[in-house]
Amino acid sequence: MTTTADTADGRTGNWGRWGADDERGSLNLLTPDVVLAATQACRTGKVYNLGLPVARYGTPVFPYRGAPQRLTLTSQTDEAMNAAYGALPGVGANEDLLVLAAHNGTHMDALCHVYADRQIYNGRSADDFTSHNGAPFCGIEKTGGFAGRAVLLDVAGHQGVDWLEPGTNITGDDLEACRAAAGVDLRAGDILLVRTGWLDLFADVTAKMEEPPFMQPGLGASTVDFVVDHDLAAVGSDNAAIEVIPFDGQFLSVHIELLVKRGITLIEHLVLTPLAADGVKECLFVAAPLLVTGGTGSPINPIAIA
Ligand code: UVW
Repeated sequence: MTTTADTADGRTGNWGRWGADDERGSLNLLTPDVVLAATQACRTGKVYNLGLPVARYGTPVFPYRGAPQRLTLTSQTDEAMNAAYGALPGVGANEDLLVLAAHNGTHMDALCHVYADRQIYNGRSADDFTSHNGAPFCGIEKTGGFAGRAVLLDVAGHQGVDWLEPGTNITGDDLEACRAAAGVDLRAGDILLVRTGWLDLFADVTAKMEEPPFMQPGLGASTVDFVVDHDLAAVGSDNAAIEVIPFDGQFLSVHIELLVKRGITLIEHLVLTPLAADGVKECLFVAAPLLVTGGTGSPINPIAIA
């Protein structure tokens, strides 16, 4: 298969690796044996919610996506409607309507999310995506839920700071130095979690009623080899796009290398500080997207079990 997945350095991406019809990419590495082995990473049994609150205020929002809206669909003001269904006086139900962009807050990207040379992962045409139906290939419902062993690399903590400065380009060498210092190994099929401290910076800045900076710390282009050499199943971080902003090279350069060329699932805006504060280096990681047909991604509240 000749593909845009052939990388500039002559290395081949993952197109065709799990078959021409594959829509799950590197999550194929999470075989039942690998998942079973991942449970060995649990030591304390402590459960961590890695998702941000879904709220109008207090969480990062890209302006074009807008803030999440929790709107009330029914409440005590609708008792007359409930009475028509036979509700006794004083009995009712509160219900919400949620309006939120799929890529705000804590979320995971479907493999159809980004394209390059008008192709998504596995060489499918980006032109097959339609506004009405979304993605016929590699939608988030094809990704589905997954579980595996996650390794936390607290790059900010390793560098002795609460957060990396906006625009800090994390290198492959930074990841390796952090991994070595943590004394943790990385295995094929692992989920890499990178803590930059961005959410703590965001909280600090917004508490002072200041505008959060556009620039963010994140993975630079040199981390691609690190991810590929370890044959990782997924990469998650606490920032908006996994990668450094401004991008290292072309627009969405790390997304193109990992998501498009390798089919590596990306998870953004993870709440990682509580894990880091507890000194967790490895854990069982479980993520379950909403199975939105043709969807480009999904809000998630991933669970880590340490
Ligand atoms: C982009 O970076 C465009 O989106 P996401 O953060 O969902 O990957």
